[in-house]
Amino acid sequence: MIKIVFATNNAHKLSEVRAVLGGDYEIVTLREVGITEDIPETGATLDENASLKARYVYERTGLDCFADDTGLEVEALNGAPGVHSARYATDGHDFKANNRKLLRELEGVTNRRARFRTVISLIRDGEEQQVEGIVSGVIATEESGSEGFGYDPLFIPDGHTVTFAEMSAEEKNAISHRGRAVAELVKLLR
Ligand code: ITT
Repeated sequence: MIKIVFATNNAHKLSEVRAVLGGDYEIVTLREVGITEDIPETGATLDENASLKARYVYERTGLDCFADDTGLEVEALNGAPGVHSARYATDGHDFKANNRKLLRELEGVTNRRARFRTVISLIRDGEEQQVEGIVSGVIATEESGSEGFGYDPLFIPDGHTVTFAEMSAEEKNAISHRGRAVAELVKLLR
């Protein structure tokens, strides 16, 4: 099986991506290649951060690798939290606090349009390529569901009546930003 490092510290992302790629690729974790520190995400855009994470791993290991940077872009908030999605409410990755803050910011706001965008940077044989995946939808007025992670309990994708957190992993992967970006990644890898 072909080995490829996924430059993430997010266990949810890892399991979503493994569910799609796991049959054909051995997805190697950061820990398995000896990277235990947080990779700095100092870019101003998702594209820059995806690239920073992938390059960090490539420079230290020389191995083929990819990284995912994802943001929730809310229309009425001019695209926020966007690249700051992980640290929207606090310095850490506090999903509960982030969701509370998002609901507060959208209190009384009727335009609840939003989209998730994932950018994946792939480095193969030292060559970098990027793909993206987008899903549009709306931000609910309260949290529902316990599947998934992050903003999933608040995001209802277009054409559906339930949040990502009320869907199975397979249902989410079939239509999500990450599922779509990984489908593009598969085309590059073939
Ligand atoms: P790595 O950088 O280690 O991959 P991370 O969690 O820091 O993990 P991001 O920088 O891409 O990942 O952060 C994006 C944040 O957006 C993440 O912490 C979640 O709060 C949220 N997020 C990302 N993907 C999501 C998804 O599929 N559903 C809901 N929220 C998501």
